Amino acid sequence: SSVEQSYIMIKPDGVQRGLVGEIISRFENKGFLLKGLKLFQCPKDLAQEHYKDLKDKPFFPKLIEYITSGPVVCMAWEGDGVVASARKLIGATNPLQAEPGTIRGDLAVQTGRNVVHGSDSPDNGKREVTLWFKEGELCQWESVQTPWLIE
Ligand code: DAT
Ligand code: MG
Repeated sequence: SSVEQSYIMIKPDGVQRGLVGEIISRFENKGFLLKGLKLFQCPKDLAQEHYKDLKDKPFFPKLIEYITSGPVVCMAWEGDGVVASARKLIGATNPLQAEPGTIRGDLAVQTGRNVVHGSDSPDNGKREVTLWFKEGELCQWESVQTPWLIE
């Protein structure tokens, strides 16, 4: 699909803290289209590939340990402007700096436990959806809500 997609992932702390429904609802309620969804135990090599741009950062080993420490919820969300909009819904990387009303602003306190990931560009959205979902794991469907969301 050529429509913009964002890879959104509820991190292991979000799953452990019982925030899966709450976080999915933020994106559902906004009006984006859910194209893929799974609970998944991430292997180390996939986590390293996903975060490869950060491999030289001092926190990289702890980041990989955290992301692989329990199941994550992988999602592909679609819609015009979904990447930038999802970043706004998620809020700043450091939850103490994230605005109230954002997921991190409402639900987290520390950068190393910031409950959710969102792609930072449309190109990375495509890259990450392809990285985390296999062929056949995404659904092609139309929501009955679409005419009530997009004129
Ligand atoms: P974001 O997740 O907002 O896109 P990022 O891509 O810069 O942020 O970093 C990816 C993740 O790495 C981030 O969600 C949490 C972790 N991280 C980033 N900066 C960190 C830091 N200074 N200390 C510890 N963890 C950090
Ligand atoms: Mg990032």
